[in-house]
Amino acid sequence: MELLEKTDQVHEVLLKTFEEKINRGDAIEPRDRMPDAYRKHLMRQMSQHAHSEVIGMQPEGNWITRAPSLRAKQILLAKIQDEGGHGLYLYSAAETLGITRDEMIAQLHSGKAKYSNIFNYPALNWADIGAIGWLVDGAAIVNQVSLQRTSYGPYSRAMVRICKEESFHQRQGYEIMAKMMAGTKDQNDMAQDAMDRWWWPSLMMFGPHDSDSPHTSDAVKWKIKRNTNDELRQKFIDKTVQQAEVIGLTIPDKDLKWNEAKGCYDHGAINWDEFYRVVAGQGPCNKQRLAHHKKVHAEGAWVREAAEAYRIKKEKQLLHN
Ligand code: BYC
Repeated sequence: MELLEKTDQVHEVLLKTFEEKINRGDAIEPRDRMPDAYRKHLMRQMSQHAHSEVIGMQPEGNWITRAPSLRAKQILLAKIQDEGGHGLYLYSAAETLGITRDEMIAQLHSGKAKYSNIFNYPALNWADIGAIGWLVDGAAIVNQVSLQRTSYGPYSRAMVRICKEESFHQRQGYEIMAKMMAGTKDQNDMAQDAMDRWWWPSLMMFGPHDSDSPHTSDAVKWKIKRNTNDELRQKFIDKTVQQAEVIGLTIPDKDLKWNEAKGCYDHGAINWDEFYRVVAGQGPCNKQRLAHHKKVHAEGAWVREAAEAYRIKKEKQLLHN
């Protein structure tokens, strides 16, 4: 009994020290003590984030061979390569929490780990590549700029670098949309159609409304999230409406209206049934995305084996020298 009480007291002191550190604004580093729930939240969020970067390469990769110019192809290739790099930083940062990359991939393949809802929609034509860069990367940046100040050191440092690259991605998409809007009537229609299809899923990227978000309260308390889902969604809407106006695109929301008193846009209702359906695996491309990931992961096994053999050889050489 006495031992149990002592253990409880130790836990209380550790939690208090951790929370004081968070409240001072200090970063939590891999070897610091942290509550299990904090570690678990980060493992879930960071692995989901890493998977999103890597799965997100698929809808765009489909368009490399069909880019309309050499310049557009080069830029798209560089962007997709960046996304692979972002996955790499994030998997490495998540590994510092005590989970291996193999375990994270196994969770993705079994369906235990999620990835962003947005990558379960198809990229049907070149305008979709513009919409992905402008809206999807645009939404991701708003979230990731905020995550640069997240309390876990390795995650926040990864975000600083990712944000620099992401802002180039957003401009790449906006340039495609602006060019199409300055083109023929058919090109204008293609751009508007892509906008109509990608707008609402992009708003869903920020997650459910705060009142329906089970993880937000702890995440805000522990400064994992520096802004709530709704705050970030609002920021994204306010900045994107102006960008759409400049190039002549219409936001597909009849209830979108400037609210003078609040100093921001009010928007229409988001279809959360669609969101939960897509996240649960019933989106248009879920099966295709996961099947492709499994296939290329299996095909790449020999590369991982060769890299591991090289690492072991180098270690042996070091030991003998
Ligand atoms: N998609 O309590 P909540 C990119 C889930 S990729 C799927 O608010 P949380 C790019 C959530 O997991 C950038 N699921 O959760 C790459 C939870 O379910 P579980 C992607 C979602 O974690 C290539 C439940 O709903 N960015 O930029 O506090 C090409 C309740 O949600 C989503 C990131 O990953 C969603 N959108 O907040 C182009 C950012 N939203 O796990 C571009 C990092 C929610 O309990 N992640 N769920 O079963 C985050 O900031 C947070 O995890 C979220 C959700 C804001 C997404």
